[in-house]
Amino acid sequence: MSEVSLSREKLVDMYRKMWLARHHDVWVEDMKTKGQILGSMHLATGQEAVSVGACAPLNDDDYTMHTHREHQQLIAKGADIGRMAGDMLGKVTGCARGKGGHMLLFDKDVHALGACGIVGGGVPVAVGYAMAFKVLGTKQVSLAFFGDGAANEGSVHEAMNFAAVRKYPIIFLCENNRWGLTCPQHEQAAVEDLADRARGYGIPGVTVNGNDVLAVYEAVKLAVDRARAGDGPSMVECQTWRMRGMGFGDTMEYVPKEYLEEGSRQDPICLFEKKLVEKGILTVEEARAIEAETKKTIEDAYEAAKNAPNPDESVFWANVYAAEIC
Ligand SMILES: Cc1ncc(C[n+]2csc(CCOP(=O)(O)OP(=O)(O)O)c2C)c(N)n1
Repeated sequence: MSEVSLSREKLVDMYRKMWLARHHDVWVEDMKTKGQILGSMHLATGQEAVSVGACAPLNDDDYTMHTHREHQQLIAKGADIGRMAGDMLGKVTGCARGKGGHMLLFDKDVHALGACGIVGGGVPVAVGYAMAFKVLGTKQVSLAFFGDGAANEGSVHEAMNFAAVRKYPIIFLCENNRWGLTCPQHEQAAVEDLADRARGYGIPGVTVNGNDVLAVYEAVKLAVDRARAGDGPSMVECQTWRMRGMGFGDTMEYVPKEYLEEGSRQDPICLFEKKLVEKGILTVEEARAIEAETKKTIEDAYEAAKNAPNPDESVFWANVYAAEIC
């Protein structure tokens, strides 16, 4: 694993967020299996290092734009779990007052712009925010998460080219789990490292081990510093393993068992914990306490959401038309 000198507080916060993200996806998967959550669901179990490593170098007032596999990305940005849980269960306490659900989660308080069901559709939105930061002269940056499948969408190419030409403060964060639906990466792209494409846009691109949270942190930190300094965008490709199906109910027969075995061996939380314990930053007992405490946070949030009221009729029409959006 990479070596990065961060404060104990920061490292423990990252470790804690990884557990929150893991417990969240395991919890909602269980609820979905029991029929307690409606609609589609895309899980990122085993991809925690990408989200947490990518959001850790950001400031609170930086913006993130997410994918359809977004729960962990939002948690990494600091989203309120109670409001997420509310919307996951269609309750009035949700971030969209129960109208969004899994694929439309957001948290404006932490500038997490939201999930996007249109693959590659969030990237131009994030570029729009970066454009605003440059025009307004703020020192904020935006970070766009997108998958390896999305990397082949026209919207992503156009957004990257435009941002590169205009030197907008944005980080293109490719979460490369090597599968787009049932299609392996080598059937979608002729390059092994998708970050090689950055050169074609005239921006820096780097490929890192997406299961090494410190490697992700380090690469994104450089990109954030560069963007804040006015030097424009960068692309960071984080190679990871998709340990769940494309969506809930996908039994993944098409995925070679060696891929899943390797993904299990490379569990990002185990790797990070081993490092923290070896360095004397955490004891094993402290690690287990964080694991238990974060699980309780998720359980409590979903218990509260279960008991929260459903939206009444007045909520259905609120914020539906542009005139009502303020
Ligand atoms: C524009 C568009 N095309 C196709 C789809 C259907 N679709 C949903 S997820 C997905 C695969 C996305 O793969 P990737 O970007 O690698 O993300 P991952 O699911 O691996 O996290 C596709 C093709 C869609 N939602 N939007």
